[in-house]
Amino acid sequence: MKNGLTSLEAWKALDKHYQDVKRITIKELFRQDTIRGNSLNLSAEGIYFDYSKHRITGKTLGLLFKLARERGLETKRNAMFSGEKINITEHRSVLHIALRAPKGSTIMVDGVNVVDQVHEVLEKMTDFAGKIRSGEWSGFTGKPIRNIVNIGIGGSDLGPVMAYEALKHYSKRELTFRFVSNIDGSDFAEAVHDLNPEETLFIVASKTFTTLETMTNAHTARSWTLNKLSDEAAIGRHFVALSTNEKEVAKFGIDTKNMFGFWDWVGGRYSMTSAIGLSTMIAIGPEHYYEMLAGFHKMDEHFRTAPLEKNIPVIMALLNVWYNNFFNAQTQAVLPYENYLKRFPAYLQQMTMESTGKYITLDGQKVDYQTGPVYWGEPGTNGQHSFYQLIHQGTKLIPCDFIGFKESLHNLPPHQDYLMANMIAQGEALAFGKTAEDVRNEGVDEKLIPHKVFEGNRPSSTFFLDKLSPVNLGKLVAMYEHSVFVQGVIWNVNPFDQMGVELGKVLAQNIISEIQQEPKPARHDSSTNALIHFYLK
Ligand code: G6Q
Repeated sequence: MKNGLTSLEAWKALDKHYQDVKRITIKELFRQDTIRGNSLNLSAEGIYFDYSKHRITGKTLGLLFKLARERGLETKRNAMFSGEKINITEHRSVLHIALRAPKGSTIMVDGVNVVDQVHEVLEKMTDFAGKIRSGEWSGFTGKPIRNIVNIGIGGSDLGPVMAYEALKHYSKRELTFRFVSNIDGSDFAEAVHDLNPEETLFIVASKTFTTLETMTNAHTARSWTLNKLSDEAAIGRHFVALSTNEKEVAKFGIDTKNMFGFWDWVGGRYSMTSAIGLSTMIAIGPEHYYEMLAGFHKMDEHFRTAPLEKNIPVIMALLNVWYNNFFNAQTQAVLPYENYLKRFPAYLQQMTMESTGKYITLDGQKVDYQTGPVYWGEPGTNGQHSFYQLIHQGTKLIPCDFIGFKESLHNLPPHQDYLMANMIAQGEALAFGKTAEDVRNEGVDEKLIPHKVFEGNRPSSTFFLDKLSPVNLGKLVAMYEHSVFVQGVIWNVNPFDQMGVELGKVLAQNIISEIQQEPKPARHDSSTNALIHFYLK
């Protein structure tokens, strides 16, 4: 009651309505309305979104849209797009949408048109990416750069890795790309083990330029470079920075001419279209990069302008709320049927879980309802041979997002037909299952029948696009970004801060200083003390 959500008219009505819907099966819904599959779908910006295989009726949707309106979604959406400081815990605007706004448009923050600033940086990135790709930018000894190593973590890593993997088909194959994030020295060691420092460029990607993992890896990279090139002047040819912190960049020894800036209104996990995208631009080239930005922008515009009833991110988010809060679903699976999207679930994990994994509302109160679900997944069909068993016959309700493409990027028949047939079949099997009668008719032994029955009634959405391209990747990412925003609005949490990651960082710093100093103080609980002792022994 205390946060208002559960006392809203629409919420109470949904609670009541759930009692009716929980008894109806998807099979029954399709029996009652044989063209349900033709009506509960949306086509927007080249994305076909089928949401008919859900445990919803027209009334469910009506109530969910009412809930969104009672929560002020449209006003809050406008507030984000107009640059209001909606990240209230950090007193910041939230303007990743400005990063893909076309040149010449206007979004004002504190009296400045940020779109102009965005395009200034984009032009600098374009110039630099062109020089690396053409070989014009050479290393300290005159050799062209062949290897690009992005050093960053969290939001300064997951977007670049995901985008590189997703768009590898469009990348310049003569260049090698590596991504170092972990504080574990193995990450760095493996990334550079076959590289020549003379041909290697390090992109140090850190919004704050103070993150322990990134700075430790950047210093190791510096030593690795100097070990071979033995001249401080080499750093200027082999290191660039992506950051908001000019002072720290200069302190590290990177010429701020080689720094690509962004702004405090870009959240880490929403930063892949800021300067943080430099490795992506070098890999796929500026032209493809601009296409990706155009895809983001198309989805931004769809989200901003489409009525809630025709708005893909809004419907996705409301379905999440429906399962999370009424069916007590704990997780949401994301299952791309496109191998290039193998890091997409990991990318979404951060975007969603760091955004809505919060028990304190914007008003500083503890929620009395569930917030963000766990997002997870793997590409199909691999997942089918590992964890799908639990989705089909386990005791947990796991709504699934299937993502498929009509065309493969490789002309290798019959692969694409088999791949898409599998994706479509999974949605069908999850929704409609297989009855005991069907199994019996196959002549299965009576004792085995219960094991072979599929209850079905397991919900899924399917997203179909023509092919995995830069523009479509942009649309997909923005679609999830805006869905997260809507979920944040419904649950009244701030999807743009991440206070929950701070405590572990502070405690790690304490333990670092303890294990590096003599004598070792033992001032933790007995378990933590014993672990430190074991490590030092
Ligand atoms: C994302 C988070 C977090 C952040 C990393 C890296 O939204 O803020 O994942 O991106 O901690 O931070 P820096 O870019 O400042 O190094």
